[in-house]
Amino acid sequence: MKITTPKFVTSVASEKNFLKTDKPIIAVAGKSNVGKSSLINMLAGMKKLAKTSNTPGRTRLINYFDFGAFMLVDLPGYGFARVNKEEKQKWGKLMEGFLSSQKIALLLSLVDIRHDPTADDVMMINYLYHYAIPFALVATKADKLAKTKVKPRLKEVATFLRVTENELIATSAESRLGKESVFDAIERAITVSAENQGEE
Ligand SMILES: Nc1nc2c(ncn2[C@@H]2O[C@H](COP(=O)(O)OP(=O)(O)OP(=O)(O)O)[C@@H](O)[C@H]2O)c(=O)[nH]1
Ligand SMILES: [Mg+2]
Repeated sequence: MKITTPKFVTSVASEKNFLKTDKPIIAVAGKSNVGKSSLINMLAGMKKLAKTSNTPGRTRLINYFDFGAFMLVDLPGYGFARVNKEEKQKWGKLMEGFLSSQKIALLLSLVDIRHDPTADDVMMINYLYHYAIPFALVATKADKLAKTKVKPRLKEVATFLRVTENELIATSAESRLGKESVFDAIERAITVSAENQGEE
């Protein structure tokens, strides 16, 4: 898999502007503040490719980044408290549009390793089953736990999500833990997606 220097491509706020691309799409989803933009920066090996923030809900748009072999997409976070109903509906419409119309090779579904997944996280995963989108589960911010706590905690979160601990990748944008595993998952998904396209 050939990765070129990642570049920001575009931000879009509505379905009519979704990017048309021949590259496989790798999307990143999760609760607001879970570390989506930070994970993208870690994968890019760049500090400020995707904007990160302490204020949840910073990324309200769909941002596309070109990694050469694939297009990485930063999706707006869900589950932040200070949002009105109208804003929530807008989010839902944009996400459903994206999940149903873009051909996604892999969606990285992020949860914070320190917290039990929320009802919103479970809803997100149900969306993925519904639209038959291949996904990988990523537990972020592993550096916030003592090293000896990472494995046992991974097991707990995995149980919560009804997967085995091998299906959950522990990551840290600080220590770059899990970078290789995430790239491996992306590479596998791209291969499968290319094979499936050949069959169509
Ligand atoms: N210690 C630590 N902090 C992290 C890590 N990942 C993200 N953070 C911090 O968590 C906060 C939120 O990170 P973002 O990457 O902006 O989160 P996001 O999911 O993109 O948030 P929204 O765009 O609001 O949905 C920032 O203060 C980051 O520095 C990590 O692996 N370790
Ligand atoms: Mg963000």
